[in-house]
Amino acid sequence: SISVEPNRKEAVVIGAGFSGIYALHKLKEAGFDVHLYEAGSGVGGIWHWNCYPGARVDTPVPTYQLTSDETWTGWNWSQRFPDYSELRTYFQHLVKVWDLGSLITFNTRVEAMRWDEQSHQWTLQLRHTNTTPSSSEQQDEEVVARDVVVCTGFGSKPYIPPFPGLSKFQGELHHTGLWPQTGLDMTGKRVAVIGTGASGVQLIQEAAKQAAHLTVFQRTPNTALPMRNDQYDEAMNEAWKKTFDDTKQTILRTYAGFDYEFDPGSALQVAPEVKADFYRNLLKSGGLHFWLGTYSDVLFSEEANAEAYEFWRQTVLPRIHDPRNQEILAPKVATHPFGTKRISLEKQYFEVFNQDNVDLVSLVDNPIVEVTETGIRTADGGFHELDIICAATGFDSVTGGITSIDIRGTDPKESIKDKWSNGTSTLFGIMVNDFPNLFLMYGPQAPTAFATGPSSAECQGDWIAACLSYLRDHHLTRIEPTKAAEQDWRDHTLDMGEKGLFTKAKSWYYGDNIPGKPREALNYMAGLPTYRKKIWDSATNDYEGFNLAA
Ligand code: NA7
Repeated sequence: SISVEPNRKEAVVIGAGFSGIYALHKLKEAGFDVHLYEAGSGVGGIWHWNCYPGARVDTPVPTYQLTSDETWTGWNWSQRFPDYSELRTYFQHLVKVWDLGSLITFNTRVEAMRWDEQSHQWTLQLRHTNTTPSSSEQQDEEVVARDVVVCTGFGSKPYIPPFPGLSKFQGELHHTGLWPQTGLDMTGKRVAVIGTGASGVQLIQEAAKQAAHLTVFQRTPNTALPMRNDQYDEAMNEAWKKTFDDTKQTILRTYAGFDYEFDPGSALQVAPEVKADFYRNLLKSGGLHFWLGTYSDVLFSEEANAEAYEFWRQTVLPRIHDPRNQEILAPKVATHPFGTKRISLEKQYFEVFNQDNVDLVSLVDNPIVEVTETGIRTADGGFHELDIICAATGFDSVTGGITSIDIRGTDPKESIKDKWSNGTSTLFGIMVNDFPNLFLMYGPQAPTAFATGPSSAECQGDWIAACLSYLRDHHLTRIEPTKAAEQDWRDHTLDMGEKGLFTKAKSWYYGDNIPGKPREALNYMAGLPTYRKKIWDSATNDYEGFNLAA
């Protein structure tokens, strides 16, 4: 290709989900020449890619939105838990009110980045994915920028387990996180869904309505909770807007950025009737209340936890007719402490398994031995003929989006993937030693999995915009965390991850879902308020823990 002068920007943002759009807005507002590159064809991040039937957010509105006045005063929601298409429309609204359209390039994947220590700049290798090699448009491009904000999210690298024979399958294979943008008609088809995480639980409820036959392959049961997805009419929209200034304050105080909090009481110290009432009300509220609004010891005491599990189980059992399915979906002995794997929301999930066209396979008793051209064979000798296999098998979560870009900092021989191969290290989950001027959002060692997307985006986006403004005001061009501060943050994050019952489960919170990934707490689990205080304490102390240079 013809060599051209690279495009120059002051800052580049990668990814157009909550973090990326907010970072773009904040940097534009601060007067930086900033541009955003997005691999997909539209805004929304997770809501762009995960367009399978049933995909919707598990955090209710009005909490699941940004809080800048210009974004919400003129916006109405149609339901308490919006689906992906409403969320995409919301993202388009953000682009419009902040006039970001001309600052975003779609269908462009950042493949690699290298740091230049002489000029204090990153060079990014872009690949435009909507051009063909023969088209006159340039397929690859270089962009040079002083600062880069990586906003690839916690779930942008889909994972499909290497089931033997999978590549031989002649039907359609789709991962929920790479669902066809044009949709997929399952009417009259024989469909398998592998995986019963948040995505599986959502997809299964819709696939069961469409498919001629649905087979669900479950490894670990999901202690899904009733959603209660209210419709929002004009009066409801007016009502939340009236109190949203207060809601904003509440969001800043709570652990995960919700408008409710754990109950300070102990499950082991209240009378059984009081507890039963409390639990019933939590379930009646819908949403994640029974998980994140429960007694504060449920995620710490095995006894309290087992009781909560049993309470949940008793509400679910009557909804499942077949005793065999009861034991697979809500076993007598819990497979892991309640709430230590991500809980999903459901409307009629457990009833689905009463349908004649739905089968449930427990992969623990009956693993997949091979995938053939026409279906899936299980250990018991059973064969499931299939037209479509849906892999709801999760992601190389939290770190995967970052490590799939070949990022090379001060040592060109070591990529960020190499650096993290035996364990992740960052300062505040925002910056990395040896990788100057590289900012991460919604990534590892930050509240990520335990914070809503919008509250995390605002928390980190405000900090990053303030940091870049500080550097500009002080005529500084380089910032990098010290090795010591980075080590302290890693140790602190791992310590926090040891508290409570979470380590007793195998989950993506600890990297367990990806073979060979080191087992470590990937998220900072002390909550958003503590996290926010720590990052701002550093900033107000002239960026304690960082080396700044001209
Ligand atoms: P998750 O939560 O990682 O769920 C993946 C599911 O796939 C889960 O049920 C896994 O079972 C199952 N899985 C993963 N690997 C295998 C293999 N090798 N064999 C069988 N089954 C497997 O991903 P989601 O997309 O549902 O949700 C991601 C996040 O999006 C979610 O947490 C929310 O924050 C929103 P396992 O539990 O590992 O036994």
